[in-house]
Amino acid sequence: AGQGTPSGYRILNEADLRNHLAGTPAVAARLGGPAERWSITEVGDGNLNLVFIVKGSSGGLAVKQALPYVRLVGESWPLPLSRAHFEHLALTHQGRLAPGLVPAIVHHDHALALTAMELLEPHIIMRKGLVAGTIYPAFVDHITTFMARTLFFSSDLALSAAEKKEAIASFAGNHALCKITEDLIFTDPYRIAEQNRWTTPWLDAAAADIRADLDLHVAISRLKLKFLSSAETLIHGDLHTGSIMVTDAETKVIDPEFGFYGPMGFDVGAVLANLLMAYFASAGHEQSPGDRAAFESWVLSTVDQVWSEFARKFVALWRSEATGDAYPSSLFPGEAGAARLERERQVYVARLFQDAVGFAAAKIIRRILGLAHNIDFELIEDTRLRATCEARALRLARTLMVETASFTSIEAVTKAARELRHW
Ligand code: SR1
Ligand code: MG
Repeated sequence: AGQGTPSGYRILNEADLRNHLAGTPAVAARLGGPAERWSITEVGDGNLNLVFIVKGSSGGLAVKQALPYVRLVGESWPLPLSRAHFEHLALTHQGRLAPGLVPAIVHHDHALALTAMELLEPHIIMRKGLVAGTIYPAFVDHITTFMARTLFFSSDLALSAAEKKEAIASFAGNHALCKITEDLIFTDPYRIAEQNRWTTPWLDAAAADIRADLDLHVAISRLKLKFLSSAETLIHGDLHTGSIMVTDAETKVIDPEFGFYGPMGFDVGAVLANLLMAYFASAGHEQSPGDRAAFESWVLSTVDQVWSEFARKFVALWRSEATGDAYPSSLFPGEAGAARLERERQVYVARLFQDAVGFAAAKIIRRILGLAHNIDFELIEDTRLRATCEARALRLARTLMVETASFTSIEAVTKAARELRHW
């Protein structure tokens, strides 16, 4: 399932999409009114897919269609349409595990590699909000619930060995998307690669240092091995702030097309990394000094809380919902067994923290020296200032990745970030 190009696939333009949706009763009913009156606009600004906003007289939809190539690069880089199948599978699964924290699916068409979802309004992409210096008070609670529940309930702590192996198999075909991560995050930024780029000459020396840094090459290779081999749970696989839509009160995680059974710390690290990049980029965006200070203080306290609340919720689930084959309760009888298992939970979470710190560092380096960048830094017009912000983030990332073991708490990470803020 989910492999190859389905017969019947074609890249839709707005008129084709109108016909397709009009022929799908559940969708037509949701949009309301005559199909000729629906407004349809392609708005995709991501790296891979088409995204249409469709509005009718009684409702709206976001419709995502996979292209048979990487949109960012063009037809020279083919990419399987099966990613739409894996995204649909992951989104359905996450919707069950974390209700209300992902968009509702209204329609999926396998042949067209197309999924229609509830239109999230007035939500915006979180990254855009962060660039504007906006504070999201509900974010910590929502994202930590999403991560704790999706990562816990898809792991051996909650599933039987048979269920887990079936689940791994159902995502095993998503290897082309994994390969993007393996190359763009874990390999290319550390070597000369055609697709690498950085946007100012001020970073030439920093990029050369990273290409020559063998301690860093060992550290990124260990992380790559973990990504390749550690099928801990179903991860989102691309959980950056461009994959999160927000309002003051709501958080929705979108775009799990990179989903597969991988290391938990990859998702947690992605969230931490993107908040840390927002922190370092803040110096380059227009804001009053008071607002900037308040935003930066909120971002760092959010980094602290994302980790601590995630860890608290994850361990609480382990205490109350451990239906999996790992850590059989028969091996931990009585009070002594319970106390020993509780200590082991803390050991597990400490190891997970180390993974998250390493992966966070990898995510920062790839966004500054690899192919795919983010607007946090890219929208800083003053190139010298942009390079300064990026260099601070790179320096933190190098330390986090090479000296991971010395970061034994999230406060140590935010302290290091704060110290580099004026470097
Ligand atoms: C070629 S795809 C580049 C990046 O876009 C996605 O959002 C993933 O982060 C991927 O690595
Ligand atoms: Mg995406």
